[in-house]
Amino acid sequence: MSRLEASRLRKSLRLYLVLGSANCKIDPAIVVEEAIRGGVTLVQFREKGGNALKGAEKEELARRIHTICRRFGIPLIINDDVDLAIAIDAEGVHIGQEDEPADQVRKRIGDKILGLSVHSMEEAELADHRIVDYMGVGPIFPTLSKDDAREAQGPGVIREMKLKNVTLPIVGIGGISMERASEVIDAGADGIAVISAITGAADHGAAAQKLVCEVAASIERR
Ligand code: TZP
Ligand code: MG
Repeated sequence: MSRLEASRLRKSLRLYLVLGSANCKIDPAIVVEEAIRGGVTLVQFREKGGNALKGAEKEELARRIHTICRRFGIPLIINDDVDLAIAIDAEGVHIGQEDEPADQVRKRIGDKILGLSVHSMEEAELADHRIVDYMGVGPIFPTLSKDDAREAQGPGVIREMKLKNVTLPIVGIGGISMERASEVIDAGADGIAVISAITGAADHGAAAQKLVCEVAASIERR
């Protein structure tokens, strides 16, 4: 298999659900299924925090989530755990600036999708197009879902990247709600990545459906 082409990936980035057991009041695999039925286009398993599952329990949850994603043809990305991504043959890996360097990860994962978190124009310019498939840019707005989140950048950081011809696909992340989704797309993002806008909603499927409609409408307007 060869690397996923950017145009297909951009479509998969439209509504990117990030979650782990800390974000869910019910079984995360059920949240994933409801959210995919609502319109989520990509899922990231991000098992973080004090009570995060480890070892075999973490792998078991990842496998259950992957089974659901596969049933719907939705790619699963694993946050910062290359071994787990390889073990369950997930579709990709997402790393931060402080994680294992992207070139080393690329060597280990072959053609799987590789996402990189960036917080600024400088970090975006350093992201190697030959190695990285997409960038997660944020936090765009203040977030309560990440303990060590940096200062919110505002959608302007994405606008600047597009103006300066950063061509890698971009997904905005951090504090993105129904009301603020369109600002992120209008700034030039290919999609939005959310935790609480879906996991914290009373109806996960309905929240996903509204978000994906908002993103699609904003993309069609530009
Ligand atoms: N990275 C930057 S902000 C963030 C992550 C993982 C948390 C996003 O969660 P929410 O609830 O959508 O603000
Ligand atoms: Mg990380």
